[in-house]
Amino acid sequence: MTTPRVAAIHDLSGFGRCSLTIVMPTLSAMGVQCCPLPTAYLSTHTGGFTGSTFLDLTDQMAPVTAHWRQLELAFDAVYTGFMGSARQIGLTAAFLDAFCGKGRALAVVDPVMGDHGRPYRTYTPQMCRAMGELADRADVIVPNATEAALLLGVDWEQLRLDRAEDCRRWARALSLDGRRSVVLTGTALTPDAAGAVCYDRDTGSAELVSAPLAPGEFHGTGDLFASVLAGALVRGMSLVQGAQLAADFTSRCAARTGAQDLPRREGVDFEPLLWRLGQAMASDENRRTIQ
Ligand code: PXL
Repeated sequence: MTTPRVAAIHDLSGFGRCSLTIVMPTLSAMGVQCCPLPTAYLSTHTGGFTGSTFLDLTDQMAPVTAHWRQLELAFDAVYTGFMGSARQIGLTAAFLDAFCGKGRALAVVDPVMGDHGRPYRTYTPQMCRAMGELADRADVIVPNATEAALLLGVDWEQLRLDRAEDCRRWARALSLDGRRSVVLTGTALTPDAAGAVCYDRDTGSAELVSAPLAPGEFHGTGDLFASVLAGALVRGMSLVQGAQLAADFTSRCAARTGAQDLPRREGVDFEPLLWRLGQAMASDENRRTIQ
């Protein structure tokens, strides 16, 4: 098998485990080549730290896109996440237009905008609108409940994810009439499970996946989940298989982090478990589960 290749458009935050410091090792562990296009360098992520440095790399985005086009690079997927400005989101949309489409790269957009019912403090309404336009180009989106509410323009309180039928309905509503696949995270059908609902545009079905809910909440679990999903899709797994793997792995990493009582802002302690992703990717179909 040739090594699948993913272009990853995210920021690089030096400390705190999120975005590229999760995306790159996770894709590598899954046997996927990751080509990063860093949108900014920050000393830390912005959740729980103050005074982070910020080196804006937006001006590099169009030249990198042009150089990669000139080289006639082809990607199996383009995977996008956290954005720093509306301009960055527009340049990311231009990148998708350059590399994605029928017979070309799969566009996997994690429409990172917020959590717990609120946009992140750096996300303006203009940015949220631009993120909606970026997500319109996606083949697969991976929103949490807050981001789903922002994309749909509904009140977050309305978006209850504790009944299977409601979960399926919201996932279908996010699919733009079946044009894109959706993995909506944050489903909670029982108090001891965390999961996602997957609308697969290829099959037209909406299915639920879940894994044990780990106590505590850690920075970067959304990035970890979406990275595993993106890796699984380019390794040929179905949307539901990929989401189940992502749920299992994220659950294990969160449980490990919680057991050590690490500060939430330092992020999810995933590195010692990466070998499990390599194992799950072993060619034997039967081993495509986390054991
Ligand atoms: O995990 C999302 C994320 C990515 N990058 C930066 C962040 C956040 C969330 O707070 O601050 C810089």
